Amino acid sequence: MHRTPTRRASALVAAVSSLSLLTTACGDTGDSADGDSVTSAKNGEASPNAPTRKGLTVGFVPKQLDTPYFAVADQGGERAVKGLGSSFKEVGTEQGADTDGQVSHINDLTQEKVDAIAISALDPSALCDALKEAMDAGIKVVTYDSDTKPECRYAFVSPASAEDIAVRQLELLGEQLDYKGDIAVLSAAQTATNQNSWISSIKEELEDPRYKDMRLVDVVYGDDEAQKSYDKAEELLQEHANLKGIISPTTNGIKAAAKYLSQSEYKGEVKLTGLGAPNDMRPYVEDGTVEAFVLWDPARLGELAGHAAVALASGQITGREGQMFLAGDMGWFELGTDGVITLGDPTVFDAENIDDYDF
Ligand code: RAM
Repeated sequence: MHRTPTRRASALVAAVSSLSLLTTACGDTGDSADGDSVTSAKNGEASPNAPTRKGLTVGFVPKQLDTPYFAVADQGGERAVKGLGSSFKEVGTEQGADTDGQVSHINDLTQEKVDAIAISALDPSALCDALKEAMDAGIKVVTYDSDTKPECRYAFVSPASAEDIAVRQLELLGEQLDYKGDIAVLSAAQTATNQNSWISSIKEELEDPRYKDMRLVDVVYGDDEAQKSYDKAEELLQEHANLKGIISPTTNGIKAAAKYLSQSEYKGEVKLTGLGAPNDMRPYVEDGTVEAFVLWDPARLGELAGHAAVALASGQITGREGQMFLAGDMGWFELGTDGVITLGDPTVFDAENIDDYDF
């Protein structure tokens, strides 16, 4: 996941460096953020060599506070923000899929006049009014982990492409099932943008001829709550007598499903994969419930979001495709279409390598 500056990056920075006195940083546009002005702010000039502003306040809003994944991600964000000389704060609801809670935390951060907000969105649209008000007040908004609609933020820090994440999970399950049998998905919140983009990529990938004997029979939602996810896993097994495999693209869901399977008659029979945290999944890999699963380093994701938030607030980027910023020891990152910043390739964890990771 470590990136080094590309030749293109270096050339761009050198060129912009020589022009930096002539360019205008857009950290303080003061634009009114109806859809058009956000677009024009995104299309404004950026200066990758503009000085990094210090003394900023960056607010992180995870999907929920009680998920280890977000604890680790936000620690990464804190490290980045503090390391750049600014203040970090984290606000959020304790657990579950509380979209209204996210809206009120955004409103509070706007009232407090923070400089930037990094948020993992529980819904693509429901946060938009609050986020547009924040942007209207001059606050730089970046989503991480789970996006809103692009017009409701300047940039999105994505773990990897939706296709890569979906394809990797489906491949792991296909290999374990010899590419045959009924499968189901145990997701998190029904509205979560990241979950839904992965589910639609899984559906698309299932059209590939090698999956012709695999059938997606159900998609259920555990809202990232441990008990609800456990109950949903149990229901899947009760309702689908021929179920052979489950994909759970959520750290809370896969952990709960593994717990259920490990205590059931289906242990080792019904295959489970998805997106899991190595420390959560270690016991289930050791006891044979799970063979392999996928994730990225959440600390690096949060760190990248922290760097992106400060880069936006410093006018080093505005959200336009092709802009670049330096994310500390992770190197230079380039903004893609719609301001998407991609961390890197996901990692597969199994009995061979799981002990090399501690998160
Ligand atoms: C859960 C959340 C999060 C997702 C990870 C993989 O913690 O749903 O949004 O990215 O799993």
